[in-house]
Amino acid sequence: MTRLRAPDKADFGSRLRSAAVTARVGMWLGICFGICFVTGLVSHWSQLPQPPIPVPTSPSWGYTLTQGLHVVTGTAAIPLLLVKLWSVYPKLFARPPMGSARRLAVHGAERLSIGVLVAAAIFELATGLANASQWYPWSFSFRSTHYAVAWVAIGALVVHVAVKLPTIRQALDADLEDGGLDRPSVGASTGGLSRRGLLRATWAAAGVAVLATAGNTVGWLRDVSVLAVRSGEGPQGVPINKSAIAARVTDTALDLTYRLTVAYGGREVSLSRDELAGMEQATEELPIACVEGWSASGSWRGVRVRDLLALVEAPDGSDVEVTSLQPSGPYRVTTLPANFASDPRSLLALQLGGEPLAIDHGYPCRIIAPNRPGVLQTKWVSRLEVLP
Ligand SMILES: Nc1nc2c(c(=O)[nH]1)N[C@H]1C(S)=C(S)[C@@H](COP(=O)(O)O)O[C@H]1N2
Ligand SMILES: [Mo]
Repeated sequence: MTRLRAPDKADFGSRLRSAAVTARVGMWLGICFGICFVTGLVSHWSQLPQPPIPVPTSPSWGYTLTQGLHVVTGTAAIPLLLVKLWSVYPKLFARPPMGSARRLAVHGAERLSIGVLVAAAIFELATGLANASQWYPWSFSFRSTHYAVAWVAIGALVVHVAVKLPTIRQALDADLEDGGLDRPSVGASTGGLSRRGLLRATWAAAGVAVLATAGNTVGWLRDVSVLAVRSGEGPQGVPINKSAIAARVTDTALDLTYRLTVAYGGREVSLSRDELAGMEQATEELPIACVEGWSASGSWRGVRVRDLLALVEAPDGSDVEVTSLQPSGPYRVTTLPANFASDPRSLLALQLGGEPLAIDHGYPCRIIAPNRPGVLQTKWVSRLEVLP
């Protein structure tokens, strides 16, 4: 009769589990996490009214690149993390070292730090994937939570790499088939897949993940990008994020008495859409790059924001508060930092692709500025207020 007992790490006999495999997959996972972390900082700071390091307005495609990389490396990290966890999980069942209290404490601390790392990594990849698929099944603020947990993940990752560095070095230097690195050491051969085969399958899975999302940014990949939620279709060749109906602006946006207010201190100027169209117009080719990872470029035509600010004699170097006709929602009011407000490429656009803006793209007028997250390209603008 077999006795019921907890599994022991010796019960997991696959020869595919080896420090040589774990270290190779782990290295690429670490690279993906590093890119995700840096591009995530860029995205978070770009969305702050006053970022700790000012975000430049050039290149205009900067945010398209960093956010595209963020979503692509985050998706590629999913298969890498799964294989890495599979390669080490029997260690969960390793018996803690008995005898010395000190060794037990060190063991416990190491387990705890790995627990934090794994939990934070799974949280980041799961919330990120849900966000990129425009699925928000939670009530907490995605951006601040994803940002806070990113610091936990990267901190735990640095500790983990530092602790394991000797093992990682040895494992990366050793031949993949080196039997001395097997985990557990008492393993039966499973035949079938080789370690090289496992690694090849892992890289292929990560490659598929990249192709499945890269079409968000790289147009010609769109047909193979099943996870690219925005297909590149939409009125005037640009996808729509929030529609006018969803934003509840259909009546106010089409109202013939619509006027834009530009305000600075006591001064106020009010302009109809015809009056805006009568001002000097500029055309700029600029992308909309959504935090969710998709982007699309368009040819926008409208009034330079700085020309509008000149109407109220606003001094150069002021931040501008942009208000939408939208009655509520997190993107109703946004801040256009001073360097963006004074950049000649920043427009209050009236047209896209040579036609008046579609109502879903922000008719009567919208903000379009270079190197900005899409979420701050405010549609259905009703007021520009120069901040003191
Ligand atoms: N007023 C308002 N403007 C908004 C939004 C919004 O919800 N309300 N969504 C933003 C987001 S998240 C993106 S990505 C862009 C998309 O612009 P598009 O729908 O014209 O492509 O609009 C931005 N402007
Ligand atoms: Mo967006």
